[in-house]
Amino acid sequence: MTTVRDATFELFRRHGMTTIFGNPGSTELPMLANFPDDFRYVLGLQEAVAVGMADGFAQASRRVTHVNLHTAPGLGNGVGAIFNARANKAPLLVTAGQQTRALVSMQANLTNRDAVEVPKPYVKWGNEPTRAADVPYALAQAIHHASLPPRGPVFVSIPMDDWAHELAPVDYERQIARGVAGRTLPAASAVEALAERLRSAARPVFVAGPDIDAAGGWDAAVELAERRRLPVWASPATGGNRLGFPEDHPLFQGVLPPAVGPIAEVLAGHDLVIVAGSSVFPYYPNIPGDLLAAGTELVAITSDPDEAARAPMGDAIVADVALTLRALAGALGDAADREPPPVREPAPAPEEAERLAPGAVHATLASLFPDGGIVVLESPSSTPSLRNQLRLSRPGSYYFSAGGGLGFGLSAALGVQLAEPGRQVVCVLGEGSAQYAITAFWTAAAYAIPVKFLVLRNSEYSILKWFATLEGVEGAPGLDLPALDGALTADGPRLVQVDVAPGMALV
Ligand SMILES: Cc1ncc(C[n+]2csc(CCOP(=O)(O)OP(=O)(O)O)c2C)c(N)n1
Ligand SMILES: [Mg+2]
Repeated sequence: MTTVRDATFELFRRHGMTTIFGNPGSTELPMLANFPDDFRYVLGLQEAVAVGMADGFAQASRRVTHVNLHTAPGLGNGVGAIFNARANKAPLLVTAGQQTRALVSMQANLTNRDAVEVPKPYVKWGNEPTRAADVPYALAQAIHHASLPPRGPVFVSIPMDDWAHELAPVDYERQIARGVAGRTLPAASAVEALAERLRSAARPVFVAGPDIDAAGGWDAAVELAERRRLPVWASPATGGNRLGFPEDHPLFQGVLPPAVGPIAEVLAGHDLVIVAGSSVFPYYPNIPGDLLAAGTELVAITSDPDEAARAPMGDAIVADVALTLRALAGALGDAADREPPPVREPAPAPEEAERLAPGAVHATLASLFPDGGIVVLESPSSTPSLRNQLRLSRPGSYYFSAGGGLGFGLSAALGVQLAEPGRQVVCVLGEGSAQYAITAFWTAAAYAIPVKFLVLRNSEYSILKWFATLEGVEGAPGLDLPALDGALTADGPRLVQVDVAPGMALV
């Protein structure tokens, strides 16, 4: 007889989900019993690390990725990382063990009370099946939800006695054999209308967001920008978990600032803004101003109905970003004969100073950067400087936490490296950020995952001091990190820690 466990592993096989991340407990052991040889289990020593690794793996492999957590406390530890995964649009199947069905009503120890309520704001769908026989079906539904646009995490809570339950073939065979395709084309009339707006615009501009990369749309974005000679900005780094356009391209102008007034200022003078694969916009600090300057119109292309609906200005087309850009480039036909925008000057080299400038570190990194290398970045005060110094020019070369929850970088780097074994992952961290996922160094060593780590130590939470100035806050405690040594906690030869000057590093 087929058990729930057999059917579940068969379901995972069908979706290519043979790498499982997790941290187990007694409630998860029945799932792991007789673990099949064609699967690999990657252990994180804390759930935020397990979820962060799965997030990186899911983004880089483009596959729904399973992460298994330990009932209530494990799920609780993972919630911050699930929040990040939602912002990153990472297709994660998060499962957690639940007490035996017979003991849930009496709230026996380790009962995951209201399990589906816990991650609810951060998952697209959540379920605790009402019958053991429905577990494979619930997992199949969850996988489809995770993989449909906008991609994101989903959650299933599984009572521990369900795994050995024996299934009748009718219960599961058709349920787990389904494929669901979700990439959508825009209506031809919508593409033609946008093409016409672009043709008649005098000074259009293109804003490239992370979903261009997730959708495999770099070529289409480059073709469109080159045909129309569009200056290209990256959407603000606060929401830029991936890069949508080669940053060494002559049309590339830089990264938009993350606030209302400053974005409108950068885009002022353009009559049409096309935003692709980003929300409009991932604002962060409250710097008020006009949403757009007078005379500027905006059209967003997004696969996410929520992004389309909540944008505070402009029109939107909801469809697959890569397919829409390709259709738009096709509809536009001949090249525009306008002057290309001026080529952006290289970032100035930081001045020599007593303490090493982060920009100097990133300039050195750029000069040594391996061919085909991938950056996973969580070095908050030097994010702009890294983007300025290291102009990444291949798809899938940059991962960042769009949610901003620290701990993503160190964990996700391992997942990205496991998904991309042929490319070198370089993980750049602030010394404060590294601590949120410090146990991930154990996973890197135990599984021989060859990520190279660079930690910038400025002995403080530099970015928070910069925010304190912006917010007019004086005398806040807890912003200094004296004597914190990341290198002591890691596998020495693969971690480089450099002492750098404190403060915001723009270049
Ligand atoms: C889970 C979580 N807790 C707290 C914060 C707030 N936070 C944002 S940046 C930061 C400091 C990061 O310090 P470090 O990694 O040393 O980078 P630096 O600012 O010095 O470049 C903190 C604590 C956060 N983003 N996520
Ligand atoms: Mg620091």
